[in-house]
Amino acid sequence: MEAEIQPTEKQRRVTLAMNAVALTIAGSDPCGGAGLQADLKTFQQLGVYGMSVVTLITVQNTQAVRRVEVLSPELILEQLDAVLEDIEPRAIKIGALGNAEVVRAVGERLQKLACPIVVDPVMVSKHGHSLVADDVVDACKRFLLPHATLVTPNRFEAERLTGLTLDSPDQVAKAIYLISQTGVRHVLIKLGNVEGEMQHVINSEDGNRCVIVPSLEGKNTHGSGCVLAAAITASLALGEESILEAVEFGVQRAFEALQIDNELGGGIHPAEVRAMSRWPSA
Ligand code: PXL
Repeated sequence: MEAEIQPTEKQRRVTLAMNAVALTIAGSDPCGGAGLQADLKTFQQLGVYGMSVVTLITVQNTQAVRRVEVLSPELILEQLDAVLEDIEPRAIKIGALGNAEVVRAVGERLQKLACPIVVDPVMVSKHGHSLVADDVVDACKRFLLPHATLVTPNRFEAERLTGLTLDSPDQVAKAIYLISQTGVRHVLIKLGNVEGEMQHVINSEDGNRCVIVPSLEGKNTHGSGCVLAAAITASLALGEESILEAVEFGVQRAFEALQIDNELGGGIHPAEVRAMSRWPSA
């Protein structure tokens, strides 16, 4: 009798990845560094089949955003319904939604879904520039966060969501608590550079934890927030059940994407997703 051939560990993990499907609901960045393009590249690099619902079109390059055109809520929901009635995502990432009407429409549609939902609340750039009106912040708290598994604000977005100034660990803990009062299960605050380290604080299953990587002074951070949230979403789509593990995976992979400067464009160079170690690793 022939011996039964057992799949190798790598083959088993590749098969698992075949079932890993993630959806991003996000804006288009034609230069490919941020938005849904960054999300899809990250999913692909990490062995996850990617789908995308477009919410808005930006006209931008690495130097400047020249125009933003938000699609109608009807058109966005039509895309979402078409995808969801056909292919079930194992995790969803939400990026830029553009206006309060779209936030409400998408939030209400996602209410019934059981898969993990990661919200990158694109509201204030990591340099402190406001990207949306106040009613978007309110709509996010009312209609989107109650249905989300994880929200990933940067320091400025956490301040805008809470009205606090995040100038001490106590204030960070208070902000996490206040944001979690919206109903979102986990809050990951990206504090940015604190004394030479990139600090990320999350209320995980094990209580508040700080995930740290060394700070890099590179000029290649365009899309870094998108890439981080997309890598976390990919981990969840691959079946990770611990939010802390998914966040640690995402922070590490995003850090890898910042280690190589591809020197594309004359402005802020794109985070380099091809520098991320692939999943599954050899
Ligand atoms: O990284 C925030 C972001 C999200 N979505 C789109 C963007 C950007 C930043 O440039 O262009 C479409």
